[in-house]
Amino acid sequence: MAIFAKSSEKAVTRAIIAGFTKDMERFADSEVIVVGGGPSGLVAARDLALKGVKVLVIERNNYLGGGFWVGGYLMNTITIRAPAHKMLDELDIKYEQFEKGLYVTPGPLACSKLIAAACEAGAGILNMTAFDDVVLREKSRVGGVVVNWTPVANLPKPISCVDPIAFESKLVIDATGHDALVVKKLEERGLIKTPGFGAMWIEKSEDAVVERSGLAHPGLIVVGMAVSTTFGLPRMGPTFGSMLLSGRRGAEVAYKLLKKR
Ligand code: 48F
Repeated sequence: MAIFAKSSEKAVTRAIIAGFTKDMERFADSEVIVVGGGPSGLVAARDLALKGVKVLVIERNNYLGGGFWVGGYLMNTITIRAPAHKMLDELDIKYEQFEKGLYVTPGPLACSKLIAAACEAGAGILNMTAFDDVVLREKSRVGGVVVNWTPVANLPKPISCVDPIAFESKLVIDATGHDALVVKKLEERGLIKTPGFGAMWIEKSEDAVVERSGLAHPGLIVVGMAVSTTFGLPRMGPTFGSMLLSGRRGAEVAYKLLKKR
């Protein structure tokens, strides 16, 4: 007697294609597109999805999580400063106090739970998909993203002519980390000027990043390390509290703007 239910290769193929197509159709016009599935982008996507917003995360890797898997220097321990540990409580992530106000948790545990929380909240996920450019509307408002399969960028020249596709959205969130790639696209067109992130200073940078998370250009919100690059704030190195709270702040700003439209 067979252990598994009867099926076939063609049914498995059709199931995969049907699932993918359903997602693509649903998210072709999203309310919010989050570019980058690191800690700040995942928190923003989760918070928005929990409020019933149609939100899609675009991630160039085949896995989500960005720098949140590893604490720093290839060591797994993630550090979080108060009050961001309350978000670990909210996500049911176990942690320990290292010293007053400084908490530690294993990266693989924290990261996998955050990914699961974003997915469970209803955020759409498109991985192996690289942000390539912005869609611009009237008065240079960002109105979506142009994307392509991640491997296309590495194809040999004779077969590299693969046109990208575009997704429309009311708002785009740049959560691409230090590179701030969405913001940089606007800079290439002379629409914005980025000073780049400053030298490391945890005490200054974590507060500043959360405070400056929000609208950087009409239609474009920045969260996470992209905030440091966009506004010339110091970097904070291997500590993640501000990444979580920045994602939350970005989602709050996005939600308010959506309500106003
Ligand atoms: O770098 P990342 O984790 O960004 P973050 O949310 O958090 C920063 C911290 O990890 C750490 C730090 C502070 O603690 O200094 O670095 O700001 O995640 C960025 C995500 O964006 C994806 C990338 O693969 C990663 O998962 N990404 C980058 N470029 C693209 C992209 C692109 N062109 N298209 C799609 N995704």
